[in-house]
Amino acid sequence: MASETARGLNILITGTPGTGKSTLGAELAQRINLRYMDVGDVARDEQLYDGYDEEYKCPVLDEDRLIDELDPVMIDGGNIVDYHSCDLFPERWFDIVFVLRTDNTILYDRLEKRGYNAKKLHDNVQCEIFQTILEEARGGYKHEIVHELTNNTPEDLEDNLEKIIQWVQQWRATH
Ligand code: DAT
Repeated sequence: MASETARGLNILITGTPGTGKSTLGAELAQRINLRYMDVGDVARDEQLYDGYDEEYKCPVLDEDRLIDELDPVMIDGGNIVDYHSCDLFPERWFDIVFVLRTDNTILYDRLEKRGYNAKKLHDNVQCEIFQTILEEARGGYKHEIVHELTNNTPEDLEDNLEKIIQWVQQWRATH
């Protein structure tokens, strides 16, 4: 029998920039009728910034204001959240966390096409090599809800979508 739940399903899709989070997240949202939120877009639209990072030439996210802004939406549930980090979010927000992983050379090419400068390219590829985001996810969420997904090719993307949809159907049947 389905058990009571306080809210609808929330999914986090995380991983190094360029691993394919927004491609997968937007397509997933279409297929399973959840709201897709790119945290970077929310921050930009609402100007949730606190200063400017001269080294990376980008605004610094105001994490507290972001959490306050998103909390009511997350409490309602029904969200797919996309962000390249995961230790800033309250653990209670998410029912499942997917960490996308991409081969270093493929990631390098994707980020180079995006026009990243040498430092940004190097730092992001290092981040992937050291599986920084995977460790962050494992450190912040229960191990059984953290899933690593390889996302190198269009075939991987389709496989990942199918795996996630199966998991969502199972979750919906039991909650
Ligand atoms: P992210 O949101 O993690 O920064 P993205 O979705 O913008 O990444 O994808 C980065 C680039 O890689 C973009 O040009 C689309 C491409 N891409 C994403 N997933 C892919 C996949 N599974 N196979 C091939 N290319 C992919």
